[in-house]
Amino acid sequence: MTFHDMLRAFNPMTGIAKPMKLLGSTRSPYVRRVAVSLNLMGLDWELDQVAVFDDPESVRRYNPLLRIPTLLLDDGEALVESYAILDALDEMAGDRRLIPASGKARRDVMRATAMATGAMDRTIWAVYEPRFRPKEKVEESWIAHNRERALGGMQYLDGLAAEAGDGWLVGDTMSQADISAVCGFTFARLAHPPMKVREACPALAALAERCEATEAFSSTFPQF
Ligand SMILES: N[C@@H](CCC(=O)N[C@@H](CS)C(=O)NCC(=O)O)C(=O)O
Repeated sequence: MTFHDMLRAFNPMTGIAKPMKLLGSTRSPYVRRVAVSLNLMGLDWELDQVAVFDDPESVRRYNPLLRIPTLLLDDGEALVESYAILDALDEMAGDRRLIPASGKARRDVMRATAMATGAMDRTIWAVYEPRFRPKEKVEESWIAHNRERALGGMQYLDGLAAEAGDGWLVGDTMSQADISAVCGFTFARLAHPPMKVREACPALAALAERCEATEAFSSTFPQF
């Protein structure tokens, strides 16, 4: 073991001896918000690129929901669902946590973050419809229904971004709200062009551009 490996093997913030393994692909906005958060928290982690649709068995033994993200701690303990993973990571991160621990500050970050993940859910439903149904069964009105509502969430975040100017969606520092909003925005922009999210949400687009230029985000940028 080299000196570098030894340094890498022990993370004093967590007491965890090996890098955490994030199962998934950063094409998933849920995986990506966990990946960006791990970067910003300075935690030791690596991506285990799994194709959950083509190879669901790679996930089953850790997560019977067969979903990504799934995060493996060094002892094999598996964490599932991005909100629960991020909750555990916040606890490990100490003062680098990304959601305030309590009170109004917490509620405000949670509300904006929930808006972002709700918009992700709706965007995903619009994206999955033509992907998983035979052409003649694709329900265009269901795609439009979800697109419109995803855009509602994105426009709420756009309003916060317009108020924030060069600042952050909630409070004075970057939080999980910014991370999730940017991951949701970039996913919608790349995976569902008919949403025209950049045109509809110019202030959120500016926030995304600012964040995507940083290493924590750019190192996880999804390829579509
Ligand atoms: N609520 C979940 C959503 C995760 C999710 O939907 N992941 C998708 C990829 S974007 C997935 O694993 N899909 C596999 C499937 O639907 O079978 C979370 O926040 O982690």
